[in-house]
Amino acid sequence: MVGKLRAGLIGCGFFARNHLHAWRELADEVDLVAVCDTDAGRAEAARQAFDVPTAYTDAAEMFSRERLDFVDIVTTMPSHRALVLLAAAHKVPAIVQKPFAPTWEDCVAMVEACRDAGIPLMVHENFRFQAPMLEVGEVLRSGALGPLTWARLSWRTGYDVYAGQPYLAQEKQLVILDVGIHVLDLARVFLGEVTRIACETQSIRPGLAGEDMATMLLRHEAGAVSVVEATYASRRQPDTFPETLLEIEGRDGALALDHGLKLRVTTGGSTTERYVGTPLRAWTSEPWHVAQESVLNTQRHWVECLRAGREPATSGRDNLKTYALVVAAYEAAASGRAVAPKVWAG
Ligand code: NAD
Ligand code: 89V
Repeated sequence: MVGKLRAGLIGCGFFARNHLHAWRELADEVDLVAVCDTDAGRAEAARQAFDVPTAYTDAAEMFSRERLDFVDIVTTMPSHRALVLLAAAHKVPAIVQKPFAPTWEDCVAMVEACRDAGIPLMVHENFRFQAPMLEVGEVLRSGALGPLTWARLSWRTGYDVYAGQPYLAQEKQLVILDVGIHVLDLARVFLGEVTRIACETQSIRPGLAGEDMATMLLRHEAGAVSVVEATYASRRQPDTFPETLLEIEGRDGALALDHGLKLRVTTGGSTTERYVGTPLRAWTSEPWHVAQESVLNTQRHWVECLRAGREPATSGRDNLKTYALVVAAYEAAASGRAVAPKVWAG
């Protein structure tokens, strides 16, 4: 794909404003020509705020009227399958927010529909693209830690996530599917694929439909063991929202990503420490700023891959491996036994 890409965005709610700001930063590469939301007020508000030519309330109408090089789907997961299949029917490449979908079958249907239509599909899984995580990836790729043996990936907060995302309180599968999915994806990236997962879930806050605390134990194919944990019900202070804290050990060294975005690396008997955060942008603000910037990094990666004809790091096909860990975690919590993740036969 050459020249500026024409994009449509579907879903103008809470998190979409970060996507809209990021597309505006990528304006040299992308023309956002249309926005769509079933809520006309939200669609029009986004159109005006980001100077987008046209607003729709019906995605099918947008696909039929607009010539799009790709679509950015920022709706909640119940609509993901229908919208991705609509994009596939129109042969429009799609990037879709996490969680991919409510079920494994939905995820597979989207991957297979886009494969059969010959269009790229990416999941907007942006924890991988956070500045601190990119730094951690560099350290691991350097080999300084040697073969990895153990890790703890921890996302614990008491921050009121329900204020901005009230639908979370109704989710029967809550903390693993909403944020555990991000941390499990990091565990795959940093320690490799997983052979089995054990899981304990807890429901701490009264009145929620789903679990708000999960502790998972993973055995990775290369031999490492990791603990992945996520909760919205932490009482710990200082609260570390929305940071993912890490401890990763290898035969030759160790690293820790501590609260305050400080990365400590120990190799050869000496330890270094540096700040791996990111400066504020005109449209970002604490404590979301690292997460917000990761939206820009994720979207830039999508555009680069579209132009190069390269599969994105978090392609639909790749995200099936992360989603399979979510499914296995819930099965493990229900059975009390470790579970091997599903494998897509495609
Ligand atoms: P939201 O409910 O605030 O916004 C979703 C919007 O989509 C709503 O305005 C709704 O009217 C619209 N919509 C729903 N179905 C539609 C359809 N078929 N056609 C057109 N519009 C439709 O939700 P949100 O909090 O912005 O979350 C959106 C997605 O982003 C979720 O999947 C959530 O998990 C994800 N999210 C990701 C991050 C992150 O990337 N780190 C952070 C927060 C939320
Ligand atoms: O980042 C996300 O996916 C949001 C969260 C509440 C975890 O920040 O849903």
